[in-house]
Amino acid sequence: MPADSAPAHAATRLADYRPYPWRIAQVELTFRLAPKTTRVLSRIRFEPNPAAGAQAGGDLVLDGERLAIRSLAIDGVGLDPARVPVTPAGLTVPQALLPAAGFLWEAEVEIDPEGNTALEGLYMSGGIYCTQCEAEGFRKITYYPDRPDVMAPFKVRIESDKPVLLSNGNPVASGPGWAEWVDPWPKPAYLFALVAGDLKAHPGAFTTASGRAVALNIWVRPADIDRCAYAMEALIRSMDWDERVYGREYDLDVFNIVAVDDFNMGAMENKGLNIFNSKWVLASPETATDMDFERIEGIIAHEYFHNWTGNRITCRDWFQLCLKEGLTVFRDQQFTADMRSAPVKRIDDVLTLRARQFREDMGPLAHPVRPDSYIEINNFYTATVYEKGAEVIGMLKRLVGDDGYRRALDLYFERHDGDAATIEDWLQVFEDATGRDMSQFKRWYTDAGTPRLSVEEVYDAGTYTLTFTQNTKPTPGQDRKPPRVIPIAVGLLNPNGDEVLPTRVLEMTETTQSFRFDGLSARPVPSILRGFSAPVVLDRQVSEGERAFLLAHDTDPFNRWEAGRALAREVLVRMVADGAAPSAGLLAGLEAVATDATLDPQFRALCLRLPGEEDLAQALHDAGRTPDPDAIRAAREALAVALAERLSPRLGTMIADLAVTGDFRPDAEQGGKRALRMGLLALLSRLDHGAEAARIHAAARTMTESLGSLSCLLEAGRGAVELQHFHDRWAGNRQVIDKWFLIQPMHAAPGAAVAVAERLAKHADFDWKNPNRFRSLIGGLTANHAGFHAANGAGYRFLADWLIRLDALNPQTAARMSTAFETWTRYDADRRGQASEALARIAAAPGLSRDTAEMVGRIRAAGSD
Ligand code: B3K
Ligand code: ZN
Repeated sequence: MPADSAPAHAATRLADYRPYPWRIAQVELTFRLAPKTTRVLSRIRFEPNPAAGAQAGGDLVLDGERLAIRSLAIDGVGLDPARVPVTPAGLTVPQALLPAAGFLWEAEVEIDPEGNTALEGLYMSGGIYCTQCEAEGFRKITYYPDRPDVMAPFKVRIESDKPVLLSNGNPVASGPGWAEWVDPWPKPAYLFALVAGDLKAHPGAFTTASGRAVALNIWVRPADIDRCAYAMEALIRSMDWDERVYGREYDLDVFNIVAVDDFNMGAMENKGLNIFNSKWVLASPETATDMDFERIEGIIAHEYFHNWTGNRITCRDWFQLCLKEGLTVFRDQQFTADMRSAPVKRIDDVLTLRARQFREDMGPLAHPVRPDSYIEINNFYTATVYEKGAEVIGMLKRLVGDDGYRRALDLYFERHDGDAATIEDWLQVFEDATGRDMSQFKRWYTDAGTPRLSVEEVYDAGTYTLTFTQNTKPTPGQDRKPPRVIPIAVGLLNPNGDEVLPTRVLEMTETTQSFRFDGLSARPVPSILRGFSAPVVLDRQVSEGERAFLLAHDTDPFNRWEAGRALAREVLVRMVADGAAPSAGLLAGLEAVATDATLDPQFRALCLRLPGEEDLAQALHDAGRTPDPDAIRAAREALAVALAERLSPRLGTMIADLAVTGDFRPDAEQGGKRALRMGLLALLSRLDHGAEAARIHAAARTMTESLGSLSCLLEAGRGAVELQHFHDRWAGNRQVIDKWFLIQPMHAAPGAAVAVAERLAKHADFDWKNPNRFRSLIGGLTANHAGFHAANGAGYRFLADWLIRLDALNPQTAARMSTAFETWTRYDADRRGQASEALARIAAAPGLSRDTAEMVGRIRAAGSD
């Protein structure tokens, strides 16, 4: 790490975990809301914590940030603030001042929700008071042991002139200007929530399997009330699914969801009161794409599923974050697979995993699924914790089987309900429920890095032998990588495409290991890592002919797609590296899939989607080449044109035939047709320069087609008039205007992308303090690979300028967006120099937050290897 970027902030370590000396019997909070001067009164009953052993009843260390103390008392006796050392991080009451058997802590503090631009703690979004406490936001509300292993029942009173006043749990009393809520389920402070605003409810109802009637409400601003129906249906489907598949019922009389416009991430699972980024709630056919509908359904489910995996059973400390996030992502993936198409969902998830998690695992930000140290925990809500965390659970399920998994989960809920648990607890239930030793499997949680799996095959006299070797490169702070358990799902096909061996899961535990298949009459074609049975990179030299065979015949839909994908990637790498021509075999294979009407249109659309430029940059880097963003773009474009030409006799008719008539439904069937239609339109636009896209845009009745065709126009270098109309038509609709900001830099010609972003940054609608708007514009640019990595460094400078500016207000979102720099060492010396300067400038920004300092420090460290 360069000397000038040494972290100025201390690390927290897993090894240092100690139980809190006190436990809390009851929390009572009163909020007197005012935009700049909110009063928070707390009454908290502390008792010595027997689990803390000799430390029970020690000094009372309370977290607290940006709180103005008005009064403090213990057992009703005022505490002179001068006797309690207060720092910017909290306060400590010495043990000598505390009654040993327990006491009532009372505090009155003042906070400033309107001045809270970090959007953590209690803040205001468009006139609505709302909260975000995970991971450590509650300490910005009042003094408290802000750690997940301190759990307590909460009683909350809200006093405000806002008409709707909400908190966790059940409503118990209300009157003009006040409301009281009681949450009987002990919870950590990070699940606390409060909302007060001028809101309208879209109501719903659900009766649980054991007969509890639950009132459901989605609260939004009155103008948004007609865009809530889909989210409500998704919630009801989620509640029903969790009962059927996991036997989990809801446990309060009400379940509230609130949509707010200013939110640092997607949504938050606060007990009984989920708070959502409005982007993931509001939807109508005209304003939301099919992808939006699918994501809304998935996020609603995810937050709801947290009620058991996260809330009823929470994490002992933040190192265990994957305990709730990996499992809940896995559950929402299963749900979406059930609601829509399982193969398509699997392909989508693997695409995301590779694009985000593999990239993270192979770069300077690599960390284990369960990290063992952090500076700012908000920086660890990563693809590794979430998506790889979910893959690890998928592997567990594959290894112990569906029944074993169900038994282990039943035991988990039974044994740990009400606990703040660990990964050790989680693995123990698998050991106890299935009798399997999980010690080697645990490496998936503790060791960073993506294993690479190489394969050798031998066929001799009816016996076919596969020999696998696994290898994981060192990652920051971890040099040694012992072998992991890898479930490898394999099927064998015979040369005419019939399956000679249906899928079987091989369990690899050694560095090198062979598996034999006897009694075969001919050399089989193997289909390896079916369903992407483990998050590894399969390095297997396969002929173009064999890939094409699998693309045409594999009986595993994932591997069928994978064969085409791998072939396209190899062809593109050769085109970039050696100037090769587009491969006829690939084009024929893609044509066969694209025109096969027996296949799901969504699957066909996925097969036609060529690997992205970022993916190719990584592939070239893996092959020991320095990726040239312009050459990558040119090769990908050339292949797309070749594919378009190959399909051209049928493109027009296929596009016309795929038009959906009749009522709009946001389901997999219609969505698949629209996806394929837009994929084909993107190809056709390469030949007709957007003529058909302009016609489709003019007639579009759905956001999927409106936005898809507009993107085609931008790619074709036109669309100015359409962009203007689109803006005028949707002015005032925040979600749609976000899309308008996103697609322009994303689909701009690489040489113009930064200029487009600069122009948009001056647009009156560019409200950069709103995270969605910021992410749309800046994320649109960074998604334009050749545009962001412009040789003159303009993309890097633009990003650095904006990160520095945003960091001063909202560290969390700034730190997250800094990951656009995570691959900077891949590129040529000029680009590396430009990126290095931009990063140094961020690191040197006065008052840089701990969040961004940690990220930029880790990213810069890659340059000193
Ligand atoms: N648990 C929240 C994420 C909180 C992020 C804090 N920086 C949403 C989710 O994963 O469901
Ligand atoms: Zn989650």
